[in-house]
Amino acid sequence: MNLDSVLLLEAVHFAAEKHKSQRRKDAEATPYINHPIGVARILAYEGGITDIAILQAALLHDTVEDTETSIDELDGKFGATVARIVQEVTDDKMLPKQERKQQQILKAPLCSHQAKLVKLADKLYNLRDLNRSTPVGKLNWKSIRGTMKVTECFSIYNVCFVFLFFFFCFLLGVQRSSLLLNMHLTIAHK
Ligand SMILES: [Mn+2]
Repeated sequence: MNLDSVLLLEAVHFAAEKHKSQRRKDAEATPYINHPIGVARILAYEGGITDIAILQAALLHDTVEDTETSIDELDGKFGATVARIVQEVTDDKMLPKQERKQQQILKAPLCSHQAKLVKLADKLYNLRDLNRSTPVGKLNWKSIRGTMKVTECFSIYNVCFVFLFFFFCFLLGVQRSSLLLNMHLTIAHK
């Protein structure tokens, strides 16, 4: 086994341990670890990204925000580059949600290219997940759907999906990346 495989497995293992008691908000309550693995897979499989630090950061991207993990811990275990990318994509949970979203918009253009790729794949995964399965929780999707015909709901969904995706592409400014090209194709085939 080569060193890159060992480094990736180490990151998967670390993330799996940290997220072990967490579930996604979809109806099936999918194990949370499916998400960071899926984000790393989008980058590697669809985006052709082979940089191990970026793929490790993708696997670890929610550990600081959503588990008891510090940037120093990531720095010690995975190195300064991985820790810095994760820090760039981590929201300050002390801020109210609305302000956190505002900070994301303000900070996105200033992020490194590596962090932009992770952020973009994260958003793409979440939008696809939203398209696949409505989340359980505060948003009352049933009542929203109840007021619309299903067909209307789906067309609005698709428009929102494409709009949000390109909005993030605009913010992140990665127009020339191969990842974006592949994502264009993915959307075009939706
Ligand atoms: Mn995420």
